[in-house]
Amino acid sequence: MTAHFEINDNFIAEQNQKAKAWLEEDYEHLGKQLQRRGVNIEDVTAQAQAFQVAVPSWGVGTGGTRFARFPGVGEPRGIYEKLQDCATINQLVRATPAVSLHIPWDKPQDANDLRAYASSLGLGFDAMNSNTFQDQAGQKLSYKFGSLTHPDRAVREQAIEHNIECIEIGQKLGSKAHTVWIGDGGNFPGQQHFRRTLERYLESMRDIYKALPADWRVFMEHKMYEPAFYSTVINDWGTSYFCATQLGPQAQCLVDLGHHAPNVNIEMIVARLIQAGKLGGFHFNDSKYGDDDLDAGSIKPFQLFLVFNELVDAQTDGTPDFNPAYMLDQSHNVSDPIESLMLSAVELQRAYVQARLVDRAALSEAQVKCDALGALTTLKQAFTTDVAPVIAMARMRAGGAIDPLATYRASGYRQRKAEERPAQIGVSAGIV
Ligand SMILES: [Mn+2]
Repeated sequence: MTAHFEINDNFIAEQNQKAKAWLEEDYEHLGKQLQRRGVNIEDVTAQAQAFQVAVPSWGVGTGGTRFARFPGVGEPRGIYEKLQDCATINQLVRATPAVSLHIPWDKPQDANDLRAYASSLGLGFDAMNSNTFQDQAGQKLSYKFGSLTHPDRAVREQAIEHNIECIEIGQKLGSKAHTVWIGDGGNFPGQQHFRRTLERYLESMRDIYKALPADWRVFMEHKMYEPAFYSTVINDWGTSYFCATQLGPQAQCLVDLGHHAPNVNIEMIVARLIQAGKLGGFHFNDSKYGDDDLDAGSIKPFQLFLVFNELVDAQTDGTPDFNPAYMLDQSHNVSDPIESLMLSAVELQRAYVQARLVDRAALSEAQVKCDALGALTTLKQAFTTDVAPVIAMARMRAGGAIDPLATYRASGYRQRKAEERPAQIGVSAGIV
């Protein structure tokens, strides 16, 4: 079935026409450069075309700060409109054919209908996400003092039930994974008994784990702080890894690039989790003020490249059962979310393609010879290669835009949506 897109294909082709001659010239030149290194540019373009990352449903709305939210115009008012925006992102970048849902924000009245609608837009569903970090209208018990780790068994059971419901909805939608992030923790010394709290987490997660279909995985997302600034229960990859090993083979760790202390070597954490067979997936984003709210690659593109360097290394090594889920997780205050998500998807593609260009034999040789700068320059050679023509060519050949941002802005999509979707209070978008 051909997917229905909101921007006319002819319009994209017209926009592409403006840049096509230059793109072909740049592509040819890059092809010659790569040939000198023994790399066929067509292989690299095929790799770029195969790269995919899921878009978060909550990312197409404007996020907030801890103080306020400044909504944009034409924001989606429900999951069907969120999917329209996700489809537009995919139409222009051709790298984001799956959406990650957040329940209950995106809870469908009819899961079969939602699945059919997504499919008509060329979309499928990636990992499900539960929400026990805020109270919903009409909810019986409060999560103010925790959810899966709450001292009161009844609160824990309510949170477990919610997670099981997410898995059930996900099954109807064709999802194969469930992500759990909890805001549980303490803000004062002595507020929580560290060991008993973690034991309760494991106990709750065992019940959720039992509800997993055989071909599903559960991802545990750690985050070092906020809202539990003193003692977050699942605060780091070590705790996440410990829990994943306690739960069993279907439990894995999710790395959100924003959820680490400043200066932490995230690429090494990625390598550790790969080695342990516990790397479940990623929430890609970037951060400056501590958390996960900036577009991927906006602050530390070299770090993003180094993360992908580890991923490509494991991929080309033939690491068994290596299948990390790639998801974006960002939602902030000052940009058009569609623009941000498109550009983030492109940044991931760029980092992936650059990582594929690393001369692994040369790197390995430098490592064996203890040649620190030889190793670094090998990585830098790949990182400083301008692969923009490869990614643009991959997009154009798949029907996307050579310049997604310019094409999106020229299309008038946002203005059209501003008219179709009058502002509404209480849109569920946020920072997760
Ligand atoms: Mn996240």
